[in-house]
Amino acid sequence: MTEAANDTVSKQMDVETDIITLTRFILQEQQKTAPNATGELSLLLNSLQFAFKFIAHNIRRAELVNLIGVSGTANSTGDVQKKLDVIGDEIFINAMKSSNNVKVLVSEEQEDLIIFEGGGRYAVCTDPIDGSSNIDAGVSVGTIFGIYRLRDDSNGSINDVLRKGTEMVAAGYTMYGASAHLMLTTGTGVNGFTLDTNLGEFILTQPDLKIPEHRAIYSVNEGNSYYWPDYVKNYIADLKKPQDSLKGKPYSARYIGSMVADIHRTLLYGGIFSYPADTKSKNGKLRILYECFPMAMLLEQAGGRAVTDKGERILDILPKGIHDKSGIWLGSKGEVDRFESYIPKA
Ligand code: AHM
Ligand code: MG
Repeated sequence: MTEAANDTVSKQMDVETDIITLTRFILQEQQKTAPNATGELSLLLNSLQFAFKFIAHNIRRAELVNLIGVSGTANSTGDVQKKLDVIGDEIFINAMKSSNNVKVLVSEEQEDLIIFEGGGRYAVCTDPIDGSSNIDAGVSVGTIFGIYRLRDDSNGSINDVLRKGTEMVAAGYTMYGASAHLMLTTGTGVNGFTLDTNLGEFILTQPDLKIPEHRAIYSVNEGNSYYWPDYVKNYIADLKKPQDSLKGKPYSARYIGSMVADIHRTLLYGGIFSYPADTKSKNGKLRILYECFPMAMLLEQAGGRAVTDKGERILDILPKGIHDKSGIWLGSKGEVDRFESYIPKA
């Protein structure tokens, strides 16, 4: 059969025969943006996708093999770890170790950073299963990751990760729900992939994703509002008033309590997500290296913004410790701009 005839058959059968897998996408990107690159980052991204598939597989079968529940150990920030947290962490560590391209690993589940033997030139920061308190209820959870290239003179140390978010070379998350969705940026926009479990491949489903500039949705745990500073209370109270631009309707509240799922909705629909610092602890909840930075890079690359409670760019923070936290506001540019107008001038 000729190529044209083949084309007609696949159209009649409604089968797309020229799909872009993550592996194909990574190789194409490398040829386009860095034809002389060593390919190490591409290999690392391939090891990452194996970790995502393996974690997705374990989450899918969790109910059946009784992985749901508490493991009996505590993680670096004192939370009781879920069995899946432990398994996700182990899968991630093993995948990064065996990739031979990773020298330094920071995991939410490990108090100290891990330095691998061998000559890897990258540092990876991750929350292997974020939002795990939701797992028992079947709510989407996800793996968040940010990647730095080691400093030129480094053999792997904490200084490779105590750097501004602007220095990351790639970041993203994989959300595990009915299907697994990977949102990836290597600094040239955001691309979304969906795991086809039959093929065992992530397929490009949302090329060059852009976040809408405005959307009347806010996403925050209002149970904490007693401890919010007044300007945050005022901002949220104003969103609940009739909006002229919405013909008298107020903003909608949407809060899943799983950062990956809340950010996924925000990326696709627009709106604003926040976990502000409270006046009691004077700290946010979300960790800079493996929660705030990767999400901020994704949102910016999709045309949105990500700022601290004071309106400073998240990616400009210089973390002092690997588990440091920050207040965060991120989402549609127009919505973050509006929040910013409430911040008292210093
Ligand atoms: P975790 O890393 O221990 O899972 O905590 C992070 C999660 C985020 O996914 C989510 O945005 C936030 O905690 C929800 O916190 P809260 O229950 O206080 O609203
Ligand atoms: Mg977590």
